[in-house]
Amino acid sequence: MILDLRALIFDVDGTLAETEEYHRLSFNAAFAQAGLNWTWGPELYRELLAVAGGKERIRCYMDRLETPLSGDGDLLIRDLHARKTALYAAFVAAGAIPLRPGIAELLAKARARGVALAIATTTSRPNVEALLQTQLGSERAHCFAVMICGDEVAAKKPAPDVYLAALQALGVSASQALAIEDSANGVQSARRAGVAVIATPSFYSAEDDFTCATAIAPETATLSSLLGWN
Ligand code: XBP
Ligand code: MG
Repeated sequence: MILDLRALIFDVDGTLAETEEYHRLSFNAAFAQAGLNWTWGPELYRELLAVAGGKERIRCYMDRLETPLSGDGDLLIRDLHARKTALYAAFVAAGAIPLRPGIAELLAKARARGVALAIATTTSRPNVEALLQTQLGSERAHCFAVMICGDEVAAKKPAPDVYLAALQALGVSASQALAIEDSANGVQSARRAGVAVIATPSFYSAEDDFTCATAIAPETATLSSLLGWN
């Protein structure tokens, strides 16, 4: 694996926690709030997840509509996404979205070994901060030295931007870091930044193509042992 491991860089949605079903429910509730008869079922959402970014996902869906909506599409997207983020925050605050098995322990083992922790995600910063605060508590939520979120870089996954920004902020080279990702987009993003990546398939990404991954951990609970951190 990596001889001089200085940093673990985590994806969020699907990796730290199984969040996407709650994103999906929040998108649908936002559409209903806005008076739109749009419903994203699980299969359609799985397809739309090929598009990284909630706003980009709504745009992709709108572009497929047989009868395009009139008016300012960008304004509508911003409104729908703000509604969705508020609805998603309620799920997070209610404790509905626990960390995946073994993740909290892995974070503690990394810290005990002096391995820096970072986040490289497509999702919005409020979503990440709410999840970490709820699931780790205020003290341990700050265990991540670096957090790079989707809207803070020029291009979202599968572009390498979030991983390149995380490496720079961490002050480590790509060969000194290891990424943990759940999706093909995320694996490609890490690899394009030169970072080795362990894929941990999630509910919505189980059928993704992980041939570019350095290794695959079917369960997050096995990550510690995969790293030799028993
Ligand atoms: C997964 C994504 C995000 C979430 C929704 O991010 O692609 O867009 O689906 O969050 P990750 P937003 O890189 O953590 O797997 O609506 O805030 O984009
Ligand atoms: Mg993900």
